[in-house]
Amino acid sequence: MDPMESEQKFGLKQEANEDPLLPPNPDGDPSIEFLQASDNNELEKEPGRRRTMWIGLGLLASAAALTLVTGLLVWHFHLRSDVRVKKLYIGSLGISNQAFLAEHEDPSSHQFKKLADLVNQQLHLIYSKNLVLSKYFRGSTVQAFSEGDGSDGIMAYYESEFEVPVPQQTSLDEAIESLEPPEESQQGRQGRLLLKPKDLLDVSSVTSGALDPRLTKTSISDRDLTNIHVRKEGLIQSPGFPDTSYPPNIYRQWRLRADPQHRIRLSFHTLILEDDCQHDFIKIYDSLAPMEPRALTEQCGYPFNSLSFLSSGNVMLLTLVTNKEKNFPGFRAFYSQLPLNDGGCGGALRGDKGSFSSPFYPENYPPRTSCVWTIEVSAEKFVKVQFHEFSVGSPGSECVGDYVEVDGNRLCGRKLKNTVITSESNKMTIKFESNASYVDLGFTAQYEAFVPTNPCPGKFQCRNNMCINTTLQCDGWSDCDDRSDEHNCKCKESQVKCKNGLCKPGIWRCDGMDDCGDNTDEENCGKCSGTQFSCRNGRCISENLKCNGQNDCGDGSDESRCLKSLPLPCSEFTFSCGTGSCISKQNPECDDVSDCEDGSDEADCSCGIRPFQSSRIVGGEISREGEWPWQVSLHATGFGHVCGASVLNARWLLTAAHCVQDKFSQTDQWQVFLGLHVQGQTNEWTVSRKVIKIIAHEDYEPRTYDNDIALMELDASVALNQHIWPICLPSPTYDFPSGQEAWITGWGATTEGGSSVSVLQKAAVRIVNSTVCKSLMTDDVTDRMLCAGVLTGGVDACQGDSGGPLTVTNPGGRAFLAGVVSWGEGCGVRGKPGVYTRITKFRNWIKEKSGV
Ligand code: 4AZ
Repeated sequence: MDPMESEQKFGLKQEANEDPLLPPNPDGDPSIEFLQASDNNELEKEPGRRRTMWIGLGLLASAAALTLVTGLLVWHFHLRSDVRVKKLYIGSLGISNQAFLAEHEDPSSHQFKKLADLVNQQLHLIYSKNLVLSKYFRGSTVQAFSEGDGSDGIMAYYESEFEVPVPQQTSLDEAIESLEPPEESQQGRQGRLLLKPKDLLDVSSVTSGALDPRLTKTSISDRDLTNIHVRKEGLIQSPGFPDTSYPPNIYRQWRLRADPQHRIRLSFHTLILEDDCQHDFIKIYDSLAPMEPRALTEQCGYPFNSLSFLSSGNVMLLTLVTNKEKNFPGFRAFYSQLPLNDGGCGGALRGDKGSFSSPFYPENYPPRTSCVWTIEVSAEKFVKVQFHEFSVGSPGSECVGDYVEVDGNRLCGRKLKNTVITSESNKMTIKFESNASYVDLGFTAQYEAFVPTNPCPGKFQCRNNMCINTTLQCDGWSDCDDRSDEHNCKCKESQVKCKNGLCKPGIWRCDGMDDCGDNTDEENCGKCSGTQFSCRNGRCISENLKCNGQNDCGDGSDESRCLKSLPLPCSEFTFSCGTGSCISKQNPECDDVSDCEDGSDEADCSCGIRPFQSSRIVGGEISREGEWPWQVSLHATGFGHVCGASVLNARWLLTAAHCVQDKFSQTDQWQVFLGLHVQGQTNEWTVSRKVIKIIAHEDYEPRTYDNDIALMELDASVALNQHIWPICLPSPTYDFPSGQEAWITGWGATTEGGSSVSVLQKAAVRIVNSTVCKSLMTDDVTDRMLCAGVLTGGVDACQGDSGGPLTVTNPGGRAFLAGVVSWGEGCGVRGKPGVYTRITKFRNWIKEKSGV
């Protein structure tokens, strides 16, 4: 219950002292003696001590009084059986002996009122059969009717109010739950029929649950309900969208009704709410009333998962609740209807190879769906199924609500990506079930026939049954998802022999990253012993001199990763404050702690935030609109999108010098798009500008791509908003340690030699140690370059991503530009990371040329 509410309801005022059970206040009655003084003289000689004793006793008595008051309050609110609280339940009744009429949509119609009356009587009757319910029931209101499904002719949605003594609340919840007989049990159906009085309604289903307490908060000042007919496609937007944030303290409902025998699709184009679902949230129901047993999803913040939802029947309810603090842009969602039998699933799969997926993938599967696939391959073969995507499950369920069942074994959850399951015959049966609440993305799967005596012909069989090329076994890279291809290997001379039995490429020894998984490859590095600290200048000092406030290494590296920042002589490991003095803290800029005396480390920090976060790529995934507000698309006349760039401020962009060479060096041939998500689809967030100045680095070396950096000045400033926002530039001494996660984004090719894609892609990579990178690449990697990638291959920037950002987020969630996409040896090739322009080396150049 809302604390405000309880305060009002029970009058939480200072009544305690009037209670005869409480002791009198000693301060209020000085005549009371608490203790006999053993030596009056002494007390008189020491009036101070006597006062202290009085105060002590007073405090003791107050504490006792307080304990009593608290106890009484606890008893009053939680244990006293005559204190009652109001409880609301939302439910639905399926009625088989009534048909739905158009008039039942209109609460002021005679037909609505008449049927609502009958429903209320029916509810009264149902509750009267239960001791608990009949005792505490106060009344019901019918909220809506819709066409029924199956045996139900009509569905009634109602709210029932109960007033229950505090200790009886659980019994009430249980009694309400007991109204719902076990699903599809004949006995249950009988039980329900018994409730039917001869002259009332024929109730064929009852579903109900407690009303979400966030919907009854007393702070909600604005409630509104919109009824929508989903015949044609249409749009729902949160109030004020897209011009202003949604209002505070609102509860909005959108009731969607489609034609009979249709379902509703609701797809969110934008959804940006406060991160905390206790404050602001949307919730979607497979119902016309906010019934918890029919809740499909609850979303808040800036979700990146699929935001397309389908109903099981022809109704859906969307709700939006906001509170006072932090209001965000809100949402825009499109609705449409589709015939119920569209998107069917299951069936007989024949042939030795094939694929199948959950219904409507990659949209969320609808609730109350059941599919069965029967796979049958050639007689002498067995079946192997591999799940590529797998997200099936309702919160808290243990493969009971939504699940996939393979030959009788249930699978659910999120950890089964790439799982392979085999049969013991030439047949396999796969079932998919979703229950009435909470939906998910679903799965994609491929099946294949195999000869049982030779499951991986010419290939290595992983423990998880995957087949991989034999050349990948014991090569130091994990290719089976369970690493079984790297177990029990005899390490080659060029490899590190890890204590845990793995073999890793020798170049990874002592590169600062734990590649073995047990740190073996980082032991005994350099000349420092186990108890010593290795300074970055090569010196060894005792571990306990680290972070002691003194520069023991001489280069400050023993003081650079400490909680406290020290003033130090300036070096490549220190940060220069505005005053010219230097401090030891690593990456102090914009970390929300003022480290420099003059606060200059926290000046100019409006950059690098995704205002609504709580976020050619090979191996990447589609990003959400506004996740990368610094990403820019550079279009050249006659070519369309050719390169990426980053927003530095309202007027300046940063890109790669190789993007603006030769035939692309003229300002007038460029048109740049900021706030763009899908190529060719400009919307209210997208801003286009021409370019008035291009400054390519004077030392750019086209042969080696050294100094691959360029600035672009826009012809007019852009207004910064949640879709156009500058990224932070790191100071020259900012450290991006190897192993750190970084994100690449762009519209470049998703396969080597492929063409650009339309939706902005993102992929996570890791910063690669420079020495390792130099040894991996055939071409020169200079100190002005930074490598990042996924060394097992498959995730990389590619053609068309050039000039775009390599984004690293600091611990406070602020984005810094670590690199500009520059070059690589192919795209996504194993052991060939992407190469980026190292921005720290150009921080002063950027300042000098653009003033940013
Ligand atoms: C390119 O051609 C390109 N794998 C950019 C990045 C990489 C390769 C090629 C890195 O623009």
